[in-house]
Amino acid sequence: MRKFHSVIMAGLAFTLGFVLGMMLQLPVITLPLEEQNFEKTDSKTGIRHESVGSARKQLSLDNPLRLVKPSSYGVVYPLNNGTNSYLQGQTDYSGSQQSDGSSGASPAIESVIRNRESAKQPDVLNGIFWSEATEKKCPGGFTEKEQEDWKSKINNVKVVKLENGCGRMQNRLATFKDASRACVRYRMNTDQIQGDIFSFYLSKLLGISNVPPSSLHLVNTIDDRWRTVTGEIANSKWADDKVVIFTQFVEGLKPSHIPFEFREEDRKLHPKQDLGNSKGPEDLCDLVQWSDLLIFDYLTANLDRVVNNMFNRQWNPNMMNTPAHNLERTSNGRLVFLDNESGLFHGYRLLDKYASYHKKLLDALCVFRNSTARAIERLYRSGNAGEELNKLFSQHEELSNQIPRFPQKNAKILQQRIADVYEQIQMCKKQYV
Ligand SMILES: *[C@@H]1O[C@H](CO)[C@@H](O)[C@H](O)[C@H]1NC(C)=O
Ligand SMILES: *[C@@H]1O[C@H](CO)[C@@H](O)[C@H](O)[C@H]1NC(C)=O
Ligand SMILES: CC(=O)N[C@H]1CO[C@H](CO)[C@@H](O)[C@@H]1O
Repeated sequence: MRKFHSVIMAGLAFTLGFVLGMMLQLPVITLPLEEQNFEKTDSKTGIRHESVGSARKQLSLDNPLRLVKPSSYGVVYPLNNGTNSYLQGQTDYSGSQQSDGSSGASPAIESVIRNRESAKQPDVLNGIFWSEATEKKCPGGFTEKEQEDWKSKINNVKVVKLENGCGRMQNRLATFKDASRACVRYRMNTDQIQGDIFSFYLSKLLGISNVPPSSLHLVNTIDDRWRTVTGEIANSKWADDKVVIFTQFVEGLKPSHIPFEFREEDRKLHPKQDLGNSKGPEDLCDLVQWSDLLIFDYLTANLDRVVNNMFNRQWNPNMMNTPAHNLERTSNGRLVFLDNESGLFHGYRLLDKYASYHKKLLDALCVFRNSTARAIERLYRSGNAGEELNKLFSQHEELSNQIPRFPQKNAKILQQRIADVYEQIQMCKKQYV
């Protein structure tokens, strides 16, 4: 009996100990695991996808944002806190950044730290402009030569593969014989073709070089350049003799976030801000490029980049922390401005609804690239932006007569928006210089 008793006691003690041990262990072991799992699933599904989906349901039919889609490059967006990848301890989005697994700071990190030191110079700005020194540190854009090479490739190299990709519907991802790739925009709606190609030439007019090389081309299944893919052309329901746009597919792009300066309602980029001391060069170069991006998107009334996130914020407060649509970065930090199809046409039609969002972003901006500000001033004074756009377009596109010119009506709106940007620059000069 006594023996039995002690066995029971021992059993009880063991069970109690076990349970107690579990209780003590549980928080230690499971909490971090749960957190990790949470983060993992989150970054896999991508918060952007879900949130946009649910927001989309609440939008009306005439709302263009129902067209909101993941990046045309199909990049999976990670959920991080939104500084750029360089300063996030090399957070790896695409596997392009190799790691040797050795301990200690990698050379890349060391160079970031070194560059951070060198960014602590007082000459970040010159009045309301980025200084020459700052601009020199930042990656250059696509060059004139790249554009010429691109046109020559479209005209001379065979397309050997045509597959789904590059946005929805009839757009396709094309592969040339030399293995380089292109996004081919095919639209029933001429308006969208115009929006895309005129946005590209507007970026040229402004000297903003973040839009990848683009050019018009004619689908022609009899032509040797297309012959290999006639089957895919038929499958894509492309008509012969229709104008398409070939845009260079830039390999190895990563998603890009909206800088902290522009996320909240008190958003601003002003000379009095601490731009030099707290920023690494990549952050600074992001801001340099963003000062162009905001002007470009204001002029084109592009909805599908930042305004989209601002609008969806009604339903998802975290919206501004997710990567920007149609904006990606190359491994050297150049931002690539994508998806221009709503610019200058569709975006202009919807100004009644979204003008206030565009305006809020422009109002936030008081630091500019010198060359962009000068281009704005010049176009403001000439009063002739639409004409210049048409001229540049027909000078550079052999097929320019295949699509309608940039219309007078849109030119008027563009000129007004140039005036708005001009006023903003004058206001900043008054306030800060
Ligand atoms: C995330 O960003 C916010 C600023 O928007 C900051 O306050 C917070 O500390 C950041 N969190 C992490 C984990 O970096
Ligand atoms: C802007 O560019 C012009 C012409 O290149 C130059 O004369 C001027 O000094 C520049 N201003 C700044 C602030 O860099
Ligand atoms: C979604 C989409 O098709 N975006 C396009 C916007 O324009 C750039 C270049 O001008 C293209 O590369 C993108 O494919």
